[in-house]
Amino acid sequence: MTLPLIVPTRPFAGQRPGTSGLRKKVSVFEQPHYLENFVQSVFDALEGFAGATLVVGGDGRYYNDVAIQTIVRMAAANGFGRILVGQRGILSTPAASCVIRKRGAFGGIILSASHNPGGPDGDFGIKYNAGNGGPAPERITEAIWRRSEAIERYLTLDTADIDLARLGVTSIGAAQVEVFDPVVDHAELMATLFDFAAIGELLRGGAFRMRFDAMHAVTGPYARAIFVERLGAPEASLVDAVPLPDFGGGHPDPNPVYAAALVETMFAPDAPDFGAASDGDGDRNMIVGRNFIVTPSDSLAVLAANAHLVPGYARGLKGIARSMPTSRAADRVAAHLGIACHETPTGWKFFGNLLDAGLATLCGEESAGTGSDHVREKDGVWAVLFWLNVLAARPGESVEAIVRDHWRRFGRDIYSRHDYEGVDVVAANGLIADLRASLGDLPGQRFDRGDGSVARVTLADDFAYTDPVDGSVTTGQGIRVGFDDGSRIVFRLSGTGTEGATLRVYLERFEPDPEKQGVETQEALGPLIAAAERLAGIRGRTGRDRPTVVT
Ligand code: G16
Repeated sequence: MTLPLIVPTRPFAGQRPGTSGLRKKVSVFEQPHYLENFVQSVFDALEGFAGATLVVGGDGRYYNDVAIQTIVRMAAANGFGRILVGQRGILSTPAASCVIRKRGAFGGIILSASHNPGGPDGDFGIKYNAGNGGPAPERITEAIWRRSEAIERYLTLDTADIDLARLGVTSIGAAQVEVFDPVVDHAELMATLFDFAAIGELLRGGAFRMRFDAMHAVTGPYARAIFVERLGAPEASLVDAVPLPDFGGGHPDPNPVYAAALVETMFAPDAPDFGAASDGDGDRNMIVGRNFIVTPSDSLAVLAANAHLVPGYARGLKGIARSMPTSRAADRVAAHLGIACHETPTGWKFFGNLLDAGLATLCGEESAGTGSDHVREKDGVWAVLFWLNVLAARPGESVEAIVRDHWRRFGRDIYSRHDYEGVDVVAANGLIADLRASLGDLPGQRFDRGDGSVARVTLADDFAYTDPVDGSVTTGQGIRVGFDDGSRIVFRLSGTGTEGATLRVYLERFEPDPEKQGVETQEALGPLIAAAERLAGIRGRTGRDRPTVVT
């Protein structure tokens, strides 16, 4: 038997996981021992996995295959008994969550920097998911980080690479390594939730056309297996459906800026009826109707309001959960349904306890994530299927008609996020620190509403969350400024960027009057945008006169 090698090492600074795992430039991960240190820190932070199963896979980006070989050797050397690896190293984040749960694995390691660009000059990332299939909670990520600061050795094996292309089982050391089809389990789960017969009829009928843009990221194989092979959509419905290590040079972030090609198609005269895109690791989604983009916050609310039409959710929702910066549209649906709407910090990991405890069925975030208790991650393909199921159950109604009908019933939460990417870290931290320091002075301050009237600040705080299940407290999650007319501005720094800081400014205002709901978003938010500038001095501090991305 091959004995584990004990390799001496020294800590690297900065291995603290962010919003979703450790994300750095590929060149940082390529440093000798960098990946190994983090992986060993993960294993050292866990207990009781001797002989257990670990799931490993990633979004196919550059360095994915190299990292997988390293992780497989280390997992075997550390005592895992079985290591399940997605064929060719491919495994979307939601599929990883599905497989961890279905196969009763101890946990999983997912290699992805999500929507961040890939390739040798791009980003790489790694995250650990626990046995419930969800992102490790903060108590584990903090333990991993503490371990990484003190690490002195890692364990590995001196064995040949495994063949990632060939399905089947091989042994390395005392462990069995199984290369499995990454698509099948997830596709089977989808078939239990949605009305595949009705969706298939819609897609095969010829009158309805869809377009799914996989952005050369991980969802291509999943989309082909489900939309084309199982549901009968024409092959031409899929765009950029082959995963590439550099995502074809693109930025696999499904938003109107980076998925501009999809938006252009959906706004053309002969546009399909339904457009969608997913991100690098397949957990985000964008939904576009003909001439109409659905904001992620609205999407969550519309899905919740139409869940009774979908077999897997027809028995009712236990609750809804959304991240704090996500608009309050879902809260209105929850109130209507008489169920709770939980408000969590940004990061899917905060939904895990709520889902495990049966306190929520649907979850969503403004950052293009929607999901449910079927797995413990957000799920791009799931969201697309949910929309298709709703469209099949509301024949003749377009995406736009369904959303506008929703606004008429519940009111419209006009919403936008402004991102300032790659900002100087000191300037960004200073901006937030000064806002925090000014919180006590803000209540009562008056801001022009743009129509001659004024709005007064009624809430100013730094969001903190107490998990209702385990009582853990998370502080410093974003500066909230709320006004007496119900509008709100949130300022926070992203926890997923790899270059400088990204300042996110979330803006929302409620419009109950159907006559006024057709207003252009940025125009409607103009006075709030001006208020955000007055509150935070964004231009002066960042040196930017406009956001990098507006979603
Ligand atoms: C991750 C998290 C999400 C979060 C998003 C944006 O998504 O899983 O919960 O909303 O990052 O986070 P931030 O605003 O800190 O950049 P993903 O798709 O990047 O894994």
